[in-house]
Amino acid sequence: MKKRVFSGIQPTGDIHIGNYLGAIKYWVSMQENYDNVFCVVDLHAITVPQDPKVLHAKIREVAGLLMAAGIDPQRSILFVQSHVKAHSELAWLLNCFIPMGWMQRMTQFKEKSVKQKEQVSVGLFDYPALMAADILLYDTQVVPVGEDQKQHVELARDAAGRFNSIYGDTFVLPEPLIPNVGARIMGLDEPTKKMSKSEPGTNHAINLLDTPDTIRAKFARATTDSLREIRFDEKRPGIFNLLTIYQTFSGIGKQELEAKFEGKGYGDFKKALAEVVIEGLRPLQERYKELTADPTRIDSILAEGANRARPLAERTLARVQQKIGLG
Ligand code: ATP
Ligand code: LTN
Repeated sequence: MKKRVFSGIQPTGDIHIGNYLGAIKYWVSMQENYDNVFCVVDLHAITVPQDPKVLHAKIREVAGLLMAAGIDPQRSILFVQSHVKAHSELAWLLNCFIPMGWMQRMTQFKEKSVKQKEQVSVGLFDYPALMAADILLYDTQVVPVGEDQKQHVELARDAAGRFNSIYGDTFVLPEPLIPNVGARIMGLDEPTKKMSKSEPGTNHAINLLDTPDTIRAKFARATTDSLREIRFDEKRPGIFNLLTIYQTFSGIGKQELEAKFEGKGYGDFKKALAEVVIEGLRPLQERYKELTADPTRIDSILAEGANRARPLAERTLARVQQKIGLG
């Protein structure tokens, strides 16, 4: 029996090479050895304000990009969270078992709520309960996420353990799995901050659908330093980040990469880097174009994914309802 994997991505902003190298590329490689469920988490997206038209389009765009990157909807279940109602329902049930104190310790809520002050929604506070429902509905064992989501996966595990201790064995206990390469790609304009969909700057991230000219222009403007040597030196975050991107896209080793650019200037290096990334993204962009040529194709794949996810989720939900004594 293969282990069950579940992971999710929010349909907000533009998907960038940080999401790709830190999460998506890793999910694609996990399809070999695991039994996978991947979810476009639209209910999580609305914990902060969203424009309805943009959200509707982004759900399809993210699903298309996941497939273009290599998520195979035959082998993996790929679906939209709101298409399977059990997610909202289990989130409510878990709400009644998760202590307030656990939720108040979540660092993502603390960081995100500072920006929004009193306008912050109850949904944003409750985000981890919905994420726990996502994970627990599928008897998930492994949750591949970036470092930033580790605390949420641990809360899901604690909630499952607490429920099991009250009602007996009900949930499988999940574990986070954090990749060691590409786990943290930094912003091009500010290499001390993680590359993020919600950062406003036009020169912050390379998006998966950027044109070759945009990619060249963004790398040309990327922040470096006043030194000359092209070396993996963590004390020089700009050049370190650019080298990491080159390395993860090309697969060339660190030493070989440093030797290749020995004596060369930053300008030449950035030009070469842009070409590596353009070539690396080309097959993905071509597949995306093919997939979206028929506007109904993604919708029918997602409907099929939800049809496969629903019985799995409903079986777990029924088990929980019965334990609690509902209905
Ligand atoms: P936001 O800025 O809206 O929080 P995000 O860019 O962090 O968005 P998410 O949808 O929260 O993206 O994350 C999708 C996946 O990509 C997660 O597994 C996350 O850990 C990973 N990820 C996000 N940013 C990076 C990054 N800069 N480097 C590596 N992995 C990342
Ligand atoms: N919070 C995650 C997205 C997410 C998720 C999940 C990840 C929602 N539900 C379940 C793993 C498992 C994020 O922001 N990356």
